[in-house]
Amino acid sequence: MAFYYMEPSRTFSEFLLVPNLTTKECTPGNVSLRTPIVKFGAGEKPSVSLNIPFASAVMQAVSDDVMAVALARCGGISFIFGSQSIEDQAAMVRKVKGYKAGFVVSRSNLTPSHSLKDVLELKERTGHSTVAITHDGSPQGKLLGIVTSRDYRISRDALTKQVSEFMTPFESLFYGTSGITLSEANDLIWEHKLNCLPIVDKEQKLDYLVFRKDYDAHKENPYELLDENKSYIVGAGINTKDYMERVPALAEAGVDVVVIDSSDGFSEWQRETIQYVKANTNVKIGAGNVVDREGFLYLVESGADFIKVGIGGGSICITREQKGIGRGQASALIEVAAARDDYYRETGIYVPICSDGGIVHDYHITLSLAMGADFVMMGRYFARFDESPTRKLKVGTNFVKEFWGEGSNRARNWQRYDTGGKESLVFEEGVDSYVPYAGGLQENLDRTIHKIKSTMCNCGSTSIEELHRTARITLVSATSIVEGGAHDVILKDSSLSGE
Ligand code: RVP
Repeated sequence: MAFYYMEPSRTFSEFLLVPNLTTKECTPGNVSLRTPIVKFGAGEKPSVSLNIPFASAVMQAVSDDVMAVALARCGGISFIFGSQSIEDQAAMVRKVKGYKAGFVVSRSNLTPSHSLKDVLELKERTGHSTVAITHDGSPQGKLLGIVTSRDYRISRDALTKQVSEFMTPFESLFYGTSGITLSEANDLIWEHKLNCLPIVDKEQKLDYLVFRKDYDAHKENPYELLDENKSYIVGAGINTKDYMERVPALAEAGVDVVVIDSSDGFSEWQRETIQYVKANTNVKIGAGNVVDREGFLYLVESGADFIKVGIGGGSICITREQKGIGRGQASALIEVAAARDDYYRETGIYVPICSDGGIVHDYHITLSLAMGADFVMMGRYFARFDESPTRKLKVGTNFVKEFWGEGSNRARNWQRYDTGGKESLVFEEGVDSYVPYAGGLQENLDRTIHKIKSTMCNCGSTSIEELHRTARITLVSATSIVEGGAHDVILKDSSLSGE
């Protein structure tokens, strides 16, 4: 007879935190969000920790090298998507590891034969007013000029005017050469009163842009997540098929942590992958996803450094509808956290867990930490920002960004879901969608972090470890959820829109 869990499985929105005593020391400024992401023994220090408990999802629409740099700069980690060739993924990792703070890969690029209309459309889409003009319109093509809003007048110039007619050509540009330090680049910026300094190699190919404002921002980032060589820490997603080629290539590129990216990680394929990585490389490896004690223990005993929790809760995920597997994210997390604590008591080894998917409100992050997560992985949250790799579009009167699941036809990341069988029989487990555009990563992250720290003060905790031990959490009834929103009032906005 089948085994039945008779309690319904629950989601974050069905719980609330009950405040503990807030002492005078408990202020947001005193709260530390530093958290381990790889296993460690009692009394030891983990070899990799995060300064904020945030990881960006292993997804094409979320985690490329640009996101990885932006998030590491704020103290978190990106896992660069694995649904691309080994060479391309390793190149992204290499870019993050070789990235020098203040040097950015140009995201707005056109060719000389584009028109003013193209420039304006690109500016509208990306919000960038500096456009690099390269021979092929790629971010690292031969640099032929730069266009900024000082180069054209919308009132006078025809929209059909070619970029080559109004760009500032390479010959008239101040530029730095590859290998220049940030402080030398900054001296040039100040000396020549520039907003942006292109950095080119010997063949005039564009390497980076250095912006005046980025240098200032760099100085304001106390949480930057750096390794001992002062490079940003970065993760990457792998699969259970080509790991013997992929992991050594990623290791060679300098990756710090890999994670097996799968919707269901309770498998012998994952055990073999973990064992291979442990035996042949020094790379730390996370595994998952699991939703129960058995899955957790299986992967931990296989050697995993951290475990990812969650099946079917992702915003773009339709695994539960398609296959009928999964578990409410809160229930999964609560059970796995208990297994992690038991394992620690029995062995003295602490294995961090990551709650993956299903975060809708900022308070869900605090709740998941209170329920025992060491960090959270999010897709939708990060997809909304300038730094995500997808297009920003205007739909109706709103700006949106594209966001698609790894199991959608668009990503075609079938390895993530593969349990053997014919390629022709694959079916989608994810959708292609839009998310509301929300601006830059840092300002959004700052607000979310402030909310988390404030709530932790309500709970009387100045660290995640303390929150794990002392949080008090209550299940809420359907009617108390209604009570938690604005109710029994006429909202001004809606009364106006009804007129
Ligand atoms: P969310 O933060 O709710 O957007 O969820 C992101 C998570 O969803 C990912 O980290 C991954 O575990 C899962 N995912 C990604 N693609 C798909 C899919 O196509 N079903 N699911």
